[in-house]
Amino acid sequence: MVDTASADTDAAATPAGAAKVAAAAAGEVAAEVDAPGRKRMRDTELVVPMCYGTCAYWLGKKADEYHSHKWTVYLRGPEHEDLSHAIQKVVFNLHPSFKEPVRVLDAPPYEVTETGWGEFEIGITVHFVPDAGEKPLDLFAPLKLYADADALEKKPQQKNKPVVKEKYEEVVFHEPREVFHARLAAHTHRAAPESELTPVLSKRDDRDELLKIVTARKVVAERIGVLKQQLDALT
Ligand code: SLL
Repeated sequence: MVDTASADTDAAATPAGAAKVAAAAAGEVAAEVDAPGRKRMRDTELVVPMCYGTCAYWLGKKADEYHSHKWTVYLRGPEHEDLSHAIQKVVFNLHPSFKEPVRVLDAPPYEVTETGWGEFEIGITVHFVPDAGEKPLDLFAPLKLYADADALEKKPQQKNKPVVKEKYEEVVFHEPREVFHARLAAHTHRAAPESELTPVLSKRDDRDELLKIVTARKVVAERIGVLKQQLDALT
């Protein structure tokens, strides 16, 4: 079963600070088949952190009014790492005014770049590797083209200043399959292929905060395990 804990950031150039953390349920345990490696590990959870959002540039006064901005929607590892050991493909659902609005990326970088004029909500569906036995995860990234009103009051739109809206999501796999657990445990950090976005999206600076959350989750999971054992002993 997969669920998420998320934090929102909204910044002009460098996303900073986990503003809030909220738990959101998403998905149920996929249909089980009793085959080797498919067995689920009781009282265990895996956490895969991800960042996703949009990065937009104003194209200036001379730009065509229907293509006033260039933007990219993306899903990435918080440290620009390759997530393809866990992700099979990412599907981005754009507004129907775009040609071929369903874009499928089956390798990193998971990004779509377009030009347009309006803001809308972009659907992102993350499909996990088949041996995970998990349902796809639906995320939503509101495309942000304009800086906040107070920032615009201080300084009008600038051509080279990116407007970034990013969310941080901890994807939590409850009782993962043994084979998936082994795959993630054996995985070593590998950088995703570079894109134009890589230098813009600096590495997140709220690692300490996030580490605390991950540690707290582990402590709670262990405590639950102990309590379950105690309960089993009583019954
Ligand atoms: C709005 N609800 O009214 C939104 C819709 C749609 C944006 C925004 C298309 C560009 C193209 C485009 O930018 N659509 O045709 O290539 O603000």
